Amino acid sequence: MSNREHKSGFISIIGRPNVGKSTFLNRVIGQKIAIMSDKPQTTRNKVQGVYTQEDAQMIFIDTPGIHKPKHKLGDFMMKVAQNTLREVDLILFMVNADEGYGRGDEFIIEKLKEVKTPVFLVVNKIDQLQPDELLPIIEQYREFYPFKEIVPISALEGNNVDRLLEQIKLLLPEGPQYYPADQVTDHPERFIVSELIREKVLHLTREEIPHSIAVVIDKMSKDDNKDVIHVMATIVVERDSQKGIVIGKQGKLLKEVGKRARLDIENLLGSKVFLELWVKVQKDWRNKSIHLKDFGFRD
Ligand code: GDP
Ligand code: MG
Ligand code: K
Repeated sequence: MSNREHKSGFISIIGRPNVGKSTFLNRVIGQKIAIMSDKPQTTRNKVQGVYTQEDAQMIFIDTPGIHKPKHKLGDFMMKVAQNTLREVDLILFMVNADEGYGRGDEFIIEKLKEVKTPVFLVVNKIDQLQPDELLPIIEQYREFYPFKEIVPISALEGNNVDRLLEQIKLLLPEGPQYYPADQVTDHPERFIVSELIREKVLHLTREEIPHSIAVVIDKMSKDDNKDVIHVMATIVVERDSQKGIVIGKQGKLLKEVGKRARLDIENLLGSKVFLELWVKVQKDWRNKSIHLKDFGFRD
């Protein structure tokens, strides 16, 4: 072991369909992840892959809601997508060198402008180009957004992918290894379930509860011989006063949170759900490493 610092962070890959996002992830993370990426429920926000080096860990987050929806996308999905973009350390905006700037890109760039997160432009499929064709494409995109880095790659053939990973590492903050080195994916639905519950709390408490509350999914599975998915979740607040607000008079508010969240979770999972909610006070949970390890992304 060297005594270089350890870096880690969350990275969202966005881009129009077919630009090569999955191909890139498969190349970086290896074959195991491909098993996950084509499940029907993957239109939701989740950890897509974890890439671990000795001195760095990159956690790639899928944010599919961010490409221009073909059908009307729920406000909620858009909000989740946008929150994700806000919370990650880096956004990779992947485009297809072969096609150049298009209308779907416009929509994404609008979203990028709404967040402060740094963005790399990843120009993929350069194997399809003549060398002199690359610069005009880059210039096209550069007009619309001040990218932190611009990295041309071929995800399919592997050109320049290592360089991109180096650039990512340079940008990531110092941080712990969140996942064991051999773990490449996370449970996809847990994060969205916690966001659904969090949304109900925020909605029903209006301004009284800060957006920074966390929801921990303690359990999400079928009990023996039952057709119902049993979800146990803890709403974590920072102060006793907030606990009182979230529970409400005679537990009324929490009950309403549970009722609304359960309906959404049933829709999400396509199954009957038994939802149990707890509220817990934990001071200073917002410290980032604790938050990410023990709350949103726990396995
Ligand atoms: P996604 O929808 O963004 O996840 O795109 P995919 O990874 O599914 O890729 C869409 C298509 O583009 C597939 O047929 C890939 O083989 C192809 N593709 C991805 N990356 C490259 C690349 O670097 N070069 C070329 N020529 N094709 C690529
Ligand atoms: Mg894909
Ligand atoms: K930005």
